Parts: sequence; structure tokens; C-alpha cells
Amino acid sequence: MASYFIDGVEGWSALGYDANADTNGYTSRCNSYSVHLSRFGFPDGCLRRPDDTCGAMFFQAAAVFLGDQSAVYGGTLEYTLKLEQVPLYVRLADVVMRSANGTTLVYKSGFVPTESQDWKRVVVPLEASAWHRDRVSEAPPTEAEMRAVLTSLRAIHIRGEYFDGGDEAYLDNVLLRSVR
Ligand SMILES: [Ca+2]
Repeated sequence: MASYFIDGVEGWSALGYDANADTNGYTSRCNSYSVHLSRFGFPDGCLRRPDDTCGAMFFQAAAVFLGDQSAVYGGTLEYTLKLEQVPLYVRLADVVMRSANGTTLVYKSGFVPTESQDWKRVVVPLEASAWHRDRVSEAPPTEAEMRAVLTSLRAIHIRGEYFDGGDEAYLDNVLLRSVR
């Protein structure tokens, strides 16, 4: 499963989470963001975060990344991100997954973006020990819990905002990769 955004947004959208979502819970605050395609990319087109602000914006994966993705347990979620501002929301998760029954798992990478950085490849292990239940400070899910989420995925959200106002973010080359 992959999105390269060569000619369009490929079914992706975006939503805003509360800037304090890691304390208050990952309940979306604004659901109706569109994403803009940019000619810019790594290479050939990418998603660009919307200009208006409503909390912390996350890119929302297209439907083809959702549903039964049980085959990718042990594999990776990979994406390329470019940010143009000093990060501020460092306490938020970088990826949020939610199952059809509402179970929420979050992932926080060790990646700390810097101002005007170049394109950065982020590789997220799809293994229970790398994730947390509900928020970054919580314990990891069990393998069974994580497999259950991957079996009925309702959402994958990739963080696109690290600074409160005036920043830009670009997303490209999203892959769900099974274990090889
Ligand atoms: Ca591209």
C-alpha cells in the first residue's frame, strides 16, 4: 500500500487535534480539513498542510490504508516529511491509529524536527512495544490488542504540525510495508 501524490491527494484529508491532545485525549477537534497538493515533492507532488489552523493538524490516510491491515503487523509505516518551522508541539504523538471499535494507539518517534529541515524519512515499527495506548505516557498495547486494531483500522493520522501558527508541512511517499 502506498501513496506518492504524483497527480492528486489520492483520497487523503486532514483533521485537527487539540494542541493538548496528549493530556486531553486524541479526540479530533476539526474534521473537515482538505489537503492541498503541491508540485513540490520528494519527488513529483506531495500533500501540503492547510493554511488555516485548528489545533495540531494531522494528515488522514486514504481508505485504501484502512480496514483489514492485519498482514502488516511486524512491518512498518513509512513516510517522508518536510517541515518549515521550529517545533513546539513536541509532546504530541506523531502517528495515531484508531480501530473501528474506538481503540486508540499512538506512536512517538525519536525524530525531533528542526527549522527548515530537508525531507526526512520516518519509519514507524508496527510492533506493539513501539506504541502506546491512548497517549504517549501510557503503556504499550499487547500484541493481541495491536493486531486487533490492525484488523479493523478506521484511521491512521500522521502529524503535520509541530509549531503553533505560521508553519508549513509537506508529506510524501507513505507506505504500509509488510514484514519481509
Ligand atoms: Ca511524490
